[in-house]
Formats: sequence, structure tokens, C-alpha cells
Amino acid sequence: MPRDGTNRLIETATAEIAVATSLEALDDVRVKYLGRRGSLTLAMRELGALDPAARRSAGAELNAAKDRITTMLAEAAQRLGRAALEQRLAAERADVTLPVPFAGDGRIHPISQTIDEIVAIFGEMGFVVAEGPHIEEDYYNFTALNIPPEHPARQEHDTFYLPPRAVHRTSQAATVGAAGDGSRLVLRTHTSPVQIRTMLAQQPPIRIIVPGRTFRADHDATHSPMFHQVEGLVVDRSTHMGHLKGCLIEFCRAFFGLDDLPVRFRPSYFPFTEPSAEVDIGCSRQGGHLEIGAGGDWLEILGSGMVHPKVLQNCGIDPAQYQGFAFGMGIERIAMLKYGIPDLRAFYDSDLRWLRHYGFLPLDIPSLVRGSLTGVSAA
Ligand code: 2NL
Repeated sequence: MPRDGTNRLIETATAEIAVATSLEALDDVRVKYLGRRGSLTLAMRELGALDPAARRSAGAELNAAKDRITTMLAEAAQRLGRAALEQRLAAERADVTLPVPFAGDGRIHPISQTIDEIVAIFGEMGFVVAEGPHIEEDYYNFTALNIPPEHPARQEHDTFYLPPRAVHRTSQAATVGAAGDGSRLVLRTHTSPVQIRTMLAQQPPIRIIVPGRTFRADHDATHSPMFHQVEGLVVDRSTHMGHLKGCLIEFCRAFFGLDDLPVRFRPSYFPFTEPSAEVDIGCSRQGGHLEIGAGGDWLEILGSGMVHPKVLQNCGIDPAQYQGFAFGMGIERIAMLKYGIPDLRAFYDSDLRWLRHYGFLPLDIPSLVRGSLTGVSAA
């Protein structure tokens, strides 16, 4: 190809690159000049027909043209890529101060809402959330809690045991966890093993709130094999029953939004606390209708007690130096009471009509005053 032919080629390529407005259009230009059948490629293929001197000078010229066009293509690709990114950044800019778009059919499940409200109340008192595994070792779920292997509480808990794990040693097969060494796996029957793990991992002061799923082999109108609990634990040098009472009275009043809600403590028994107390709130059941806060009757809401010294000891905390209180409640039960939900089983049916009625809107942030009863009327 004569010299002015090469120059014209560079000129047209330059013009075409300048007007390419997308990476795709740019690639078309590349193919047109440098592709397998591109004009520059074909011109280079024809070099072989020239005599050595002409081949040398034409070859150098074509190579220079190729380098030039390649460089221009790369620069244009970079420019187009930057422009595309800037366009995307401008188009996808999020204004976080805008109101949330209409939430459609989505609702916060009453279980999640209730957990959020409980966490908010205890969070205000300085508790932090702790979580742990659903599949637990027998030791953390029972033994460390002062529930020894033959204790009747193990039957009362209707535990789901997982099959013993078979472990193959070099010459014999052995089963781990069946012989009461505490390593047998269970679906946790309460959230207490999370408190055990926390105490084993850190020294006091401890102030945790533990929401989560729990499992018991029990299924009827008022029991589900999977349900939810929230437990709390406070351990410090001088924590006493007065702290337990003040904390739980405050919680009941904040949760139900009633400043003068009557709260009473009734002696009880749990293997992991001593002394133990059930917590009841005042209510009225006149005419088959339940009214929380009204006088006359009592309704059980929580179990509680001072952490048993053996439990502290099992977790490496010296009971001569530290004491604490713990409590537990069933989420479904108090959600049903607060929001007037009549049937436990509906919690797990995933029925959108039910969720639209009993669920909560995403921005219905739990408040300490009235939970979020506004969500019910909005649904
Ligand atoms: C209830 C009663 C309760 C606890 C849970 C607890 C945990 C540790 C140590 C001591 Cl690690 N106690 N938890 C204590 C008293 C009552 O729950 O009715 N739950 C639904």
C-alpha cells in the first residue's frame, strides 16, 4: 500500500474512532481495520509480494499505522468506559433522605416486630443482643444449667435429639455423644445455652438479651415444635433480687405501654435459678374478654430468678464474687396477648392475608411507649 494510502487509512480510522459513542461501535472500528479481514491486516498480508527494500519500508509504515490505531482505540475505550461509569453513577445516585417507596404487600412478621420491641426496651437499659446455634450440645442446653442427665426437666422439655455421630477410629467404630459425655446434639429447647456460652467466653459484668428460635417435640393448639423465646442475663458483683424486680417491672410496663400496669412476683422453681419467680401482670377476664392492666385477675408473662451458684461455677464465674439474675419468656405468647392474635398456628402459615392484617410496615419502628400499635390500623 502506498504511503498516502496508509495515511488515508489512519485518517478515516481517526474520524471513525472520534464518532464512536459506545464500546460496541468502537469494536466495530477495530474489526474494520485490525480484524482478521481488516484493511490493515490485509495490507500487511500483501507485503510478501514486494521486493525486500519496498517490503521493509512499507512494513514499517504499516506497523506504525497499526500501533497508532491501536493506541487511539485504547484511549477511546478508556474515555467511553469513564463516561459510561459517570452516567451510571449519576443515574443510580440514591437520595437516602427520600421517603421509602410504598411497601406493597410486604409486612414485618409479628414475631420479628415483638423481638424488635423487646430488644429496644432492654437495649435502652444497657443490654446487648447475643445469639448462638440452634443445634446445641447436650452440655450447653442441659448439664451446664444444673439439669443433670436423669433430671425430669429433660423429659419435660420434649427434646429433639439428633442421631448420635458415628466416629471411625483406626480399628474400631465408636459412637460419640450417646454415653452422657455432654456432646450429644440436640435442637436447643430454650435460648439459655447462649447465656452459658457467653459466660464461658467472658467475665462479668454481663448484660445480654437473647432472642431466637427454640424447639420442643410438642404440637397442639397452643404448642408448636418450633417457637421463639427471649431470655436475659445480668451478672455483676452486687446484682440482687431488687435489680431483677425493678428491671422486669419496667419491661412489662414499657412493653404493654401502661405506666401503672400491676406486676407481681410469685415464687416458683427452675433448676437453673434460686430463688425463682414467675412474673404476672394485672388483667381482667370479665365477660370472656381479656383486658391487660385492668384489675382482678393475673396473667403469667415471664419466668425469672437469681442465677444458681452451680450454673455460675459451671461457667467459670466465681459465685463468691458474682451473682446475677436471668429471665425468659415465650415470644408467640406475649405477641398474641399484645396484638390480640387468637391462633398460634397462624404464625407459621405464611398466609399473606393474615400477615396483611397482623403484620407491620417496615418503617413502623418500635417505640418504648406503645410498641407499634399504629401498624395494626395501617394494615
Ligand atoms: C420461662 C422461664 C427462665 C432462665 C429462663 C437462665 C439462663 C441461665 C441461667 C439461669 Cl444461663 N437462668 N434462664 C431463668 C429463669 C427463667 O425462663 O418461662 N421461659 C419461657
